[in-house]
Amino acid sequence: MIRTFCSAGAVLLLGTAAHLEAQSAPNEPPPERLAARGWFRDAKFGMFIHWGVYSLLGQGEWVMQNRAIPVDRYEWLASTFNPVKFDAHEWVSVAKRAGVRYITITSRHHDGFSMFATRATRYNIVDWTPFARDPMKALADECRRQGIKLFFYYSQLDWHNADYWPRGGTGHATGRPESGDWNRYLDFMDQQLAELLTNYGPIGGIWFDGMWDKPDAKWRLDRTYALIHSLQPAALIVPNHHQAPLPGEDVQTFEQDLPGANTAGFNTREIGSLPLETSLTMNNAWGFNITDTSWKSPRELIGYLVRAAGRDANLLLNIGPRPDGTIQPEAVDRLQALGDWLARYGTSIYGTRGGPIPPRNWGVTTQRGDSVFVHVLDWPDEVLSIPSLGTRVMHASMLGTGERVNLVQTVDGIVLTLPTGKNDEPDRVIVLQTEHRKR
Ligand code: H79
Repeated sequence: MIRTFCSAGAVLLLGTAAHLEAQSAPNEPPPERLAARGWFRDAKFGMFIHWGVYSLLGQGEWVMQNRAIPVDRYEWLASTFNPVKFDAHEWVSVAKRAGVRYITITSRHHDGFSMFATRATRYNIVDWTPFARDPMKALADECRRQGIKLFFYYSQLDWHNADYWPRGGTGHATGRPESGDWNRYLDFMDQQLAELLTNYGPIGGIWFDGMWDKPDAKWRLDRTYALIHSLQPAALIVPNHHQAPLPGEDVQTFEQDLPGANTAGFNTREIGSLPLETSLTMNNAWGFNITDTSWKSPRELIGYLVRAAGRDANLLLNIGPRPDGTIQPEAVDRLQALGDWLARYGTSIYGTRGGPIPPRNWGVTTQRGDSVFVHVLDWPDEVLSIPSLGTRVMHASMLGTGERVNLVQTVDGIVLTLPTGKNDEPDRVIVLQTEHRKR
């Protein structure tokens, strides 16, 4: 009987059923990755670093494309990269004072130059430059010492490697042969990713960028994501492909936009259930730009951090260090201002969730346990009406001074009277202590 049952047809049928079961139970990540996602949600503030050969020219990280620099000229430029003032301790200390919980740094940008020691190509900072050291290793070690997680930005787009073929939307003026082996390119990327996940201790994850250059190519994402997760099960995959999340990804990141907004023109408005992140420049450039002086003010930057938190998202705030390894004073000052602000108000940001009131023009709310933080960012008046929280507010006070805030509650909502003379502050934070809510 059993033998008949095990006919080839039945085995095939069983195989299909098992396959369907695997599909219907979406790949639940292992506990260590779920914990890492939880950590990421709580972290709220990261520092992005764009730094590479392009920094030498001071025209941003797209200079090779924008100025149509051929590969051989750019290779020469790369051979002069010598950031003698690079100091991992100094960089991580600046980050620490800013109150960031993680750093995401360009291990390889679209120019294809590896800023880390790799056996996959000689076109890397150790083998190609007089610097001859691995700054990613120094940063990884220093981050571990100072309790900051390190993520590696990794570009899937490559303007240097001939195997990045057929070309996508960019990289056409580089003088490369009009042929190449796409699968060899994917193997090259996997080899480098394996190095990044093996040689730097536990890392936060990989921040992918550039897939949008060839949206219809076979990127073998399943294989690459599985490789990453097999080497470090807790490493998060953060893809900047501007689309809704794909299987195997851990964070949904939005470039130059708060989640759901699309002022940049290329972000999806679809918000999934993964942890969220917004990446943002301090001026208009990612990589060092010597003429870009369009710095956002500390007040604006605090506003972004708070509005991101109110949408349950982290802010990944960028700096573009100079080619000698120093960080521009304008960036250091702004990071310090954010750190000073967080030292006073961080309890209303770190470890919170967005809501319960959806984002408004005047500001946002964040919450932790029975505390609701009302962040008043842009409201000229002392009196502010907000919708009901669905629970009774027991006490209201200003975060920082503890000053009592008068409030009138009805079933429809709450009217808050804020202390006078404070509406020029970047964020007036009111703590509402609510009645214990059943969850
Ligand atoms: O690393 C920084 C930038 O260099 C990189 N991402 C950040 C984090 C970046 N490259 N391009 N962009 C950001 C803007 C994207 C523009 C796009 Fe398009 C619009 C991608 C797809 C449509 C421009 C036009 C590039 C391809 C077609």
